[in-house]
Amino acid sequence: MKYDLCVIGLGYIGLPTASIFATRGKKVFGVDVQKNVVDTINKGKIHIVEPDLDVLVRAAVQSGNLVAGLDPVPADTFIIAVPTPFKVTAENPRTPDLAYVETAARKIAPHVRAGNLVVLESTSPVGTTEKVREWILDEWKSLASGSASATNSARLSEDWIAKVQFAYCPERVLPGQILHELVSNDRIAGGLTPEAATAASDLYKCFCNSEIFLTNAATAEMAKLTENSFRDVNIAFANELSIICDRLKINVWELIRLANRHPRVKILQPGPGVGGHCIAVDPWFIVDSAPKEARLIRTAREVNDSKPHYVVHKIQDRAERFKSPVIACLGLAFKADIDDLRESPSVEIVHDLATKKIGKLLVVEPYVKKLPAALASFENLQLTDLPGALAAADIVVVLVNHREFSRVDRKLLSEKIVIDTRGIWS
Ligand code: SAJ
Repeated sequence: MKYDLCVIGLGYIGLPTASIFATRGKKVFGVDVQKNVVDTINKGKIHIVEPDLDVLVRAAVQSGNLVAGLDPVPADTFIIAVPTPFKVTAENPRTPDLAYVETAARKIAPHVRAGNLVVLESTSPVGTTEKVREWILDEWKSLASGSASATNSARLSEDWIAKVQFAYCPERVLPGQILHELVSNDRIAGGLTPEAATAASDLYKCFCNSEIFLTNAATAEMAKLTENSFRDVNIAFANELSIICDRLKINVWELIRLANRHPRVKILQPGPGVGGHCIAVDPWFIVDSAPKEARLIRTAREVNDSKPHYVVHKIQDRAERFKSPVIACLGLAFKADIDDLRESPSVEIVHDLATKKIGKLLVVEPYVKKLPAALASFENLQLTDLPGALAAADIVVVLVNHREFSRVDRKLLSEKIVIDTRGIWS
């Protein structure tokens, strides 16, 4: 079988992308290092939670256009969509860890040919697309040195690598709306050369209904980081305002509502902190690249990261007046109406309260059936339903603005201390 595309990494971005290409007629080979993920996908099923993704993947696999495996195969285009977490180093505890991208680049190297396009989609520090090119060339060199094959020797030439196109094309989709946003969001195609940018743009036109803007790879890499940093800085502004307003005894929700009536002001919403895998991570990639210059971006991260501790202190302060307080904690997810608890400030807050043994904790999270591992072993904490928690609680803390919570009858709260970090009842 000759494949149009080989997609490395079948997670939140790689799987929807591979599937949508497959349903648009491309022959796609998806690669993942986890055997259970590969087996699940080959059965037409999914291993992640995302609305309607199951239908798309089933259609892609049943059409015969999407096949998954553990190792890359030759294709016209390679897309790398693997994670880019942090690693702790002596200089910086949040150094971007490019190990997965490097492994992916080295694994596709034996299959990459002149005329191919290699696209990086993983959120990456500026300069990573250039590194992908270097890793592939480096791999070619070691392949050639250990082989008498004419093809491998030919690959040593700069001429060959010059005929491979490299581009950075970030996704900008919102978890929970991935399938819709994949098709309707504008995209950026940043090439190491103008030809590479054009080739990448032509590729995504296959399913992208919006505009695709061409630029160089470094600008595209920085654009992705900038978008999430912009949001982080603006959320930090709202979070700082909420703390200032507590001190000045002003209702921050009313304040923001009123300030936003100005035609050029659009303040975001305060919360218990910033969670998820993107906004709380990506700004640090900019700080790592320009530590002296990225002062505001770093401070915003610090403001948002400190917000959960502020919330815990506030609860602790209110709990002091009770001998054995019962505290209802509403929500564990990192944002409204999803089941994703990873990197959630709400989990951090509940964990901190449980560790400090501040009282009996009644946790309500309608999107999960059991507590996450981080909270499972505490004796002073239990997962319960909303009516039960509200009836028993002395203190009610809103941590997530799930729709279900905003419908609560306020009369049930009249005798309680309420700490509403999301402003749903204000
Ligand atoms: N949050 C607030 N106040 C707000 C808005 C959000 O406290 O006014 C909090 C949320 O509760 C959550 C966190 O911020 O804890 C992040 O939520 P989000 O909905 O803003 O973003 P994500 O992480 O789900 O997705 C973001 C998106 N980026 C932008 O909106 C600029 C998405 O488009 C990106 O594709 C995604 O990051 C990513 O993968 O980079």
